[in-house]
Amino acid sequence: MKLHVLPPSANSQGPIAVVKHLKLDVEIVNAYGKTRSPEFLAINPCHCCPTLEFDGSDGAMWESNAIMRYLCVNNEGGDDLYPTDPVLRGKVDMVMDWRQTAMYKPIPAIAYVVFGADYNQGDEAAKKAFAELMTEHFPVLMDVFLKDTPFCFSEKPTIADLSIAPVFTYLKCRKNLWAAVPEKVKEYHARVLEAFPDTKENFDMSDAMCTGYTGVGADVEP
Ligand SMILES: N[C@@H](CCC(=O)N[C@@H](CS)C(=O)NCC(=O)O)C(=O)O
Repeated sequence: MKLHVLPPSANSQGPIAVVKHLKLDVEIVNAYGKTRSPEFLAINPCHCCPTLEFDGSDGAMWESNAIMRYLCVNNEGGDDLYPTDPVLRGKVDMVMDWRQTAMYKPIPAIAYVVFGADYNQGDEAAKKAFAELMTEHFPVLMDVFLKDTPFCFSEKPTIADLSIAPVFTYLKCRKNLWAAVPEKVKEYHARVLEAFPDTKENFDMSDAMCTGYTGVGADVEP
């Protein structure tokens, strides 16, 4: 199997961390600049990474959360990251759905400017999106998902944490917004990334890209 990734992308980093943590025989392929090529579109017409390409004629699957679940369910040791207890697994799934349908929505307006001027939605959109994170999504994360545990509903990190935490690195491209992020969120972000040392290279790549951003809107205030 091959896991096609964009190395500094938070969406790719969860599946990369699962592959490395479970020591899976999966080739990690850098698809930078190739996602719109005819070869890539033939396996994934949605042209996104991560994409898990199966061997033989089995095609491919994409969506980071689905890939992490697939890797955990079908490999030894996967229960460590995707607990089998029905209630806990239900909550892990809920957190992962929340990440895709709620938490991630304001991220592009805040952070995609780091990928180039074409992605810049303007400072006002970034401020509004950040306010949404602060008033709606961080409280849910801190006061519900992390109320009694260091990871979401869990003493140990799960794929729910891998789905969420790498995304927060993006906020560092707007240093004044990052400064306003609650300490509890920053500590959680660091705790999850530290739990997956084999993926440090990728996490550091995103960190350097975002902390090093000095372009338009870098100084925007909350
Ligand atoms: N919901 C998807 C989002 C994947 C996604 O948006 N990937 C972007 C990078 S962050 C991508 O591969 N873009 C390249 C392209 O569209 O050509 C997931 O969670 O995997």
